[in-house]
Amino acid sequence: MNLEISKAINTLLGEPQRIVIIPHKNPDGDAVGSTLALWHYLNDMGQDATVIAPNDYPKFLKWLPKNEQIINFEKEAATAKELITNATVIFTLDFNHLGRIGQLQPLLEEASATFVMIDHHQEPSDYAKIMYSDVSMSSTCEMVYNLIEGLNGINRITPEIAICLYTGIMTDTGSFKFASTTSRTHIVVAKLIEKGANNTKAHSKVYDTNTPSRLHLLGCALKNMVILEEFCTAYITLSQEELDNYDFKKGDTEGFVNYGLTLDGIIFAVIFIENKEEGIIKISLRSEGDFSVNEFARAHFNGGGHNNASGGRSELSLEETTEYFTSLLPSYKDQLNS
Ligand SMILES: [Mn+2]
Repeated sequence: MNLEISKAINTLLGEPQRIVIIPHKNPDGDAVGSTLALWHYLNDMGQDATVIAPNDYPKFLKWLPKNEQIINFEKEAATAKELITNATVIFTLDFNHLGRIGQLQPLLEEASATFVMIDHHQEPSDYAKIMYSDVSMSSTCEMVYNLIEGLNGINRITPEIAICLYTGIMTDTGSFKFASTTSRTHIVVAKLIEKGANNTKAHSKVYDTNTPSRLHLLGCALKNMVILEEFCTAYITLSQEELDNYDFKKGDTEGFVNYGLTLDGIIFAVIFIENKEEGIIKISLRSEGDFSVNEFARAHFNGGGHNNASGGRSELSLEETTEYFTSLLPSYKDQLNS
């Protein structure tokens, strides 16, 4: 990482600070892993740090060491508000736009703390005084490792820090297979195992803790899959009724979208999930190769993310949304078939 950035953060951490660390809404493995790893690191060096999440995170992450310290803003708003108001430093991890933190947004906009952004998404906005933004990175966890290295702190990486970072890199790279996985990613992961990350445990805790109802929901999703060979595209729908039938819990649909890409010849996969409570259709998009789902989601579904993984939303009904989606494909036919 850039020397200037690590110097600036080093200077900041040379004084005792009141630190708040914030992941994006609906935190995933990378968001929880990176914030928790940084929390361990800062606390171990004697800083006063707290992780505040905009809302809850999936059960398959609730084994990470000290995750119970994370304050859920939806449950402890008053405590969170006080911590944010009094913070001298706020780290925002795994997002780059204050619109990604839901109800926390107004609190952060008013906060007087020095902001530090660590993130690998495209088109960062400029709310942070110190910005470590790099879209070539596999994950924010890899960036936190780089930061620790930049602070000369590799020998302070405990097994707790190592497992948090390992888990975030593992989930954000689809277990080290996405295009963002570099030789450097593997070097970092190797170091983390050396530092005590139990890699087998991370895989089994995240991927091998299915419930029967989740597998049945996956069955339903796969049955609903529509394959549009002409456009090298496959999409899945899940209605609120289907989610209710299979006792949907937060995180249950994680990874479902990727199944479309496992089909031979399919390079664009999408899942549309109805959320009656919020009155929206949540959309996840994945691609293989050069087709940018970041651009696609930005252009049509009020979202964005990375070239090969992005998210978006629609306020139309589920049926109208998939109709609209299908109507867009002909204009992308050449790109999808190249
Ligand atoms: Mn990430």
